Amino acid sequence: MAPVVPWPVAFMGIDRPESMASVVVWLALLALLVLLVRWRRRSRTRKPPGRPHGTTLGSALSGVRERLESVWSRTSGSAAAWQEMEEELISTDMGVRAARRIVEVVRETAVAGADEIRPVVRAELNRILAGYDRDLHLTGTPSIVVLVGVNGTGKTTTVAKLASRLLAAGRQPLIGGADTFRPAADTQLRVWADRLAVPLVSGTRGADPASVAYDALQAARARGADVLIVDTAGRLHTSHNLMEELAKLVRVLGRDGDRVSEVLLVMDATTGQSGLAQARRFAEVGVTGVVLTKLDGTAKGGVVLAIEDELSLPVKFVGVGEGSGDLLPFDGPAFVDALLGAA
Ligand SMILES: Nc1nc2c(ncn2[C@@H]2O[C@H](COP(=O)(O)OP(=O)(O)OP(=O)(O)O)[C@@H](O)[C@H]2O)c(=O)[nH]1
Ligand SMILES: [Mg+2]
Repeated sequence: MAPVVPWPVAFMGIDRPESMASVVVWLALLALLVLLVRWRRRSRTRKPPGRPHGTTLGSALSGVRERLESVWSRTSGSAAAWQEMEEELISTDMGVRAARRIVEVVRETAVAGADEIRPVVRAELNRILAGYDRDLHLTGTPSIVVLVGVNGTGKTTTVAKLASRLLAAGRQPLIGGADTFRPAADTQLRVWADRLAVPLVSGTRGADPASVAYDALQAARARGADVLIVDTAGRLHTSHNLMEELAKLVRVLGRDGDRVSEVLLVMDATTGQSGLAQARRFAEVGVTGVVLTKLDGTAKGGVVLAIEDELSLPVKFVGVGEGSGDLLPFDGPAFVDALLGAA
C-alpha cells in the first residue's frame, strides 16, 4: 500500500526523493516573498513621516496673530495710536519699511476696527509678498542644492527635511556632508541619512569642504542620484575667509559644467532682524532663496516680510519643527492668512 502523504507535501510535489527541483522552486518562492515583505516595509519607512508635531503654519504663527489682533482692535485714530501700531508691527520683525506702509495704508483708507482693518492689511501684505518665484529649481543631472547659513540656524535638519520631501516626490537624493568643521556634524547627518535611507558622502574632519562636495557630486553621478543636497558648516557672515570658502565650494561644484541650481540660505526666524544683515552678506555667494526655520518657536515671524521687502529674496520653505516632515513650501497668501486669520 502506498504511504499516506500529507496533502501540502503532495501539493508542493516534494513527496518523492527525485523532486529536489520542486524543493528549490518552493524555497526560491519563499525567499521572494520575504524580500517583497522587506521591500514593502522599507518603502513605507522611506515615506516622509508626515509632520510628527502636527505643526501647521497657522499654529506656528498663532503668537504673532494674537498680537496683531490686539493691535487692530486697539486702534483709535490718534497720533499716539498710529505710533503704537507701528511699533507693535515692527516688534513682529517685519521691518520698519513694511510696518510704516501698513500704518499708512490703514490711515489713508480711514478704516476702523479689526474687521475693517484686516482686509486692508491683508491686501497690502499680499502685495509685498507677490511676484516671487518660490519653486525649488532642480535643473541638471544631478541637480545640486547647497544649504548655507550662520551657526545653528537649522541647515543640517533642513537637508534631512528636503531629502524627505524629494523622496516623497519619487526623487533619489544623495546627501553631501561638507561640514568638515564641527566635530559631531558627520554623526548628526549620518543619523538622518540612515533614518531616511538616503546615501551620504561626507568628509573627514578638517578636509576641504569644496573637495568633499565635489566627491559627493561624483558619487551622485556614479550612483544615479538625481539630486545632490550639500550641507555646509555654519559660518559667520562677517568672516571673509569663510565666505570665500563657500564661494569656492559653489565654484568647484560647477567645475565640470554643472550648475548649482539652488543655494538656499537657512535663516532662523527667532533671530529676527539680525538675520537680514547675514542675508545681505550671503546673497553675495549667489543665494537663490531662503529657508526660514523655527517659525514654530517664535511669537514674531514677520521677518518673512522684511526678507522679501528689503532683500528681494524669495522665501521658498519654512521650518515648523524638528522632524523631517516639518518643512512647508512657503505660500504668500497662506502665510498672510496665518498671520491675520483666514479671510
Ligand atoms: N523648533 C524648530 N527647531 C528646529 C527647526 N529646524 C532646526 N531646528 C533645531 O535647531 C537646532 C539646530 O539645527 P541644525 O540643523 O543642527 O542647525 P545647523 O545650522 O546645521 O547647525 P550648525 O551646523 O552647527 O551650523 C536643532 O536642535 C534642530 O532640531 C525648526 O524648524 N523648528
Ligand atoms: Mg549643521
